[in-house]
Amino acid sequence: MLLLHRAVVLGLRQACRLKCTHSRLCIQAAQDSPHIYTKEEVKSHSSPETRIWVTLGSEVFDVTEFVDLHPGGPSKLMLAAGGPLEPFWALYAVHNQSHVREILAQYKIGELSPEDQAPSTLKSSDPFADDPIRHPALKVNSQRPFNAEPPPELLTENYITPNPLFFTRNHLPVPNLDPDTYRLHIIGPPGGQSLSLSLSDLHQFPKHEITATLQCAGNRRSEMNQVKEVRGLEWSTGAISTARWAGARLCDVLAKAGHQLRDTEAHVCFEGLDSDPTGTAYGASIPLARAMDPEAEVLLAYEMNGQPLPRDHGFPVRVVVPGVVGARHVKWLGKVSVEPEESYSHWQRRDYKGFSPSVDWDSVDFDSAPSIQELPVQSAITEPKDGEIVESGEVTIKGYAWSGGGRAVIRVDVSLDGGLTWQVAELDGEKQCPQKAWAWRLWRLQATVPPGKKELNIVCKAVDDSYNVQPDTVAPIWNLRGVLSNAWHRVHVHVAP
Ligand SMILES: Nc1nc2c(c(=O)[nH]1)N[C@H]1C(S)=C(S)[C@@H](COP(=O)(O)O)O[C@H]1N2
Ligand SMILES: [Mo]
Repeated sequence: MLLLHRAVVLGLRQACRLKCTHSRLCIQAAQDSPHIYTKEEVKSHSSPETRIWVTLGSEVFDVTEFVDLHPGGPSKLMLAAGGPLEPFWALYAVHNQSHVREILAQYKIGELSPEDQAPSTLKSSDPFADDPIRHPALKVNSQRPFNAEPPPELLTENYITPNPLFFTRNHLPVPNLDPDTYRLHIIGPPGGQSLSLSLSDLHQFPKHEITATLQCAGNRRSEMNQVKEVRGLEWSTGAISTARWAGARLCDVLAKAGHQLRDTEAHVCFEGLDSDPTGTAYGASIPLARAMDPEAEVLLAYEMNGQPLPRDHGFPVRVVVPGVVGARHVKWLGKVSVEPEESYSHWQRRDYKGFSPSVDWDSVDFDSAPSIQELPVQSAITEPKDGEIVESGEVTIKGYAWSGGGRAVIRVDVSLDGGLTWQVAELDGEKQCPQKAWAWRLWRLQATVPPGKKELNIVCKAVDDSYNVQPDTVAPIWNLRGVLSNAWHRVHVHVAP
């Protein structure tokens, strides 16, 4: 506590030195008539060099000296640097206690200017103007359309990803749908009857719940890009998240419309209510056989972690196809039909396919490759981060592992020496039903840093219950679109002397 107090006083003094030379006078002045800062000014204080400011409500704090004392670790507090604390405190309830507020109060340096306390307004000509407000911890890969991933150290903090941190992959502006007038169109079989379902109609079907991980085909694309340029968003390891989904089973809804599994070659096509300026909607399809299999647990989901779907994740209804690539989990679902062929959507036929490393944009023939459905086995290290300095003695290594098609992860191997020797990590999280392991396993390894080592090449690889393993390097699986990037994940760290 004494240390903390010292840090507080030091922090205030240093903060004030920026404004005047006589620290005690300055503290006095700050208490009498608070300094007013703009949001922009706060934003420019987001590193130890510029000092670290945060806001809570209308108050501005200089927490530079507190960062190293933060009980959750310095890196977690740094995520809020230069902006509001509320979005983080909302996720981690431990903060809403009076003693936490008391500690913070000691770092107060002023107030936020009144015009910056209201949410900023956007130009209405912008098709993305109506997009929802996002969590500031998300690492944004593209603002319009919005694509963002949680930082690795938050990704594996919880087995279930909090909704505001769930990665977001949008191709188009987010539609703003009215739940009262929303209708889901289910096209019936020839001679049969089509359904137009309201949200409450959908609630009449038995409610089915599953925990499932959703991964974008482009997860870890940035590593492929380092081998040779690929086209696509620069996803790091966070284009993957896990939620508890609830909704009606697609097989129940299709059966109600009179569909049966007559044609095993048929496909179920989904259309979103998001569209580009020409009116083209997002679309994708899955085989009818998967859709009609009750054990495949394909959902028309209206709940995510006990809440209505957030707008970014498909409000009011999205498809969840456990074990299958994210691209088929169509959000803002408007229409479902059974067709003899796959969806004619660009995203089904001209994207989300894998090719040989020899194929380039001149030679690529998209019709020659099947669309990605089930994903291969995947794992990544989330802590420590590449380039980090770790203490000598013991190091904690954390990460996630998952495989497509309901295949369970049975083991994660970790190496500290680039793959020469291996240790088996501890798997956290729920043990899953065979063939229905839809969700990831988080894993950790507490390892001894070999004495005298100055650096570590940490590597992880997962094994699924078909004994599929990840390939060791990226180059042999490189493809022009940068999808299916699942080589051993490697993190290089320095050991503190
Ligand atoms: N309607 C619609 N559905 C969509 C998309 C989209 O842009 N529009 N993106 C797809 C892709 S490529 C992925 S990876 C997942 C991402 O889901 P999330 O944003 O909830 O993480 O949604 C899929 N469903
Ligand atoms: Mo995706």
